[in-house]
Amino acid sequence: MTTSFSFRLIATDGGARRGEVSMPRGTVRTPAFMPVGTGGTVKAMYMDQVRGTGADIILGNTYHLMLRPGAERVARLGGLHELARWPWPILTDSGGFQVMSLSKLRKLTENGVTFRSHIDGAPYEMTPERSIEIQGLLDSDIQMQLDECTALPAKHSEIERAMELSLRWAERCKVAFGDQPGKAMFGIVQGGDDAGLRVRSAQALKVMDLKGYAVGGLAVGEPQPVMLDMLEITCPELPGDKPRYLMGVGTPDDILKSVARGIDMFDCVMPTRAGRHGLAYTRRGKVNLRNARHADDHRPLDEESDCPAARDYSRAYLHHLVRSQEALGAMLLTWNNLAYYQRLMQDIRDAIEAGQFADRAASITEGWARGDI
Ligand code: PRF
Repeated sequence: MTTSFSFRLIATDGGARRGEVSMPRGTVRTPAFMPVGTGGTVKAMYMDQVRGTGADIILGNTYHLMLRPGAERVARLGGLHELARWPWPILTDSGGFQVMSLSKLRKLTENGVTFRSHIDGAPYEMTPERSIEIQGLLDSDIQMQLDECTALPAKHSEIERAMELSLRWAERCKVAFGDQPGKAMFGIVQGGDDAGLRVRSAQALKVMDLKGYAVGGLAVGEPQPVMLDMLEITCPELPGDKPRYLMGVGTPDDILKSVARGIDMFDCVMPTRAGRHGLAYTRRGKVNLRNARHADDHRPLDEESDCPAARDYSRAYLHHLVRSQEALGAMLLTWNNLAYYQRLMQDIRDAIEAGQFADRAASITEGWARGDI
């Protein structure tokens, strides 16, 4: 087992990359999907089930955990891995994005952001240094810089101001993080839907020689073609020997198209949130289990899946559970969805290694289009 953080490229196929991110708690096979475990739990899942779907790493949130149960308390309780019973790698988001979308009475300055908790209104301050300190208290393996993500559409001047602020915060986070060989601090490219700003952001972060790079500020209101254009512009500016993480993305289709443009890591609430709302991801596209057409359907979601939730339960039963708002409905559909996402990532990795990524992506897309039944 390694004592240092490293990235190794195993194969490329067009723009797609197959690699490995290694750190003391484990190796992440890329392209990778990170299930979202916001508040120290991947909602409606046991950690051994999450692991069983093929996840190498999960995501946690600085914002939620600092509010409840509190970063210092998590540290006293042995860190997030110990507390949540997930001994493998954890990546934590820095909090900036969640403060902006969830908290009340936000005030942003050069120094950081002050805000009130969405839970009890208590006041907090988040600076680049405090974000890194909290991520250290959580004992996160991959820590994200504090950044400011601009929702789109936005004025050029506003996108530019947030991008420049994020670069200054990246420097401060780098200093605060210091030298921790077994862990990494990733910078975050901002720049909205402006190609020039994206290039400037990526180039400035590259000079900082960080251990990995995220692309932020996408999937925030812009059409998919704009997001893909920004990836085509941004990825070539990033160093080829460091992992690239597209934050908060996305649908299976977003993932295929982003892998083709050079992205290695993803996270998204979509499979877990959709599962709690009665929606199943399958090889034949999305299936809404609330729909009455499932009420007498004996068939499972996917008899060929190796996930019990997909293989061993009838659609009629899943429909009943969802309609009855039973906890088991959310549990089984979340399990199915995470298994689907991890199967997709494994297929992507195998295809890149075989030099058949484009063909495989086309046949996966065709399966969704063919539809259910
Ligand atoms: N910054 C951070 N977290 C994020 C984003 C970002 O821009 C996004 C945007 N898709 C999701 N999560 N820090």
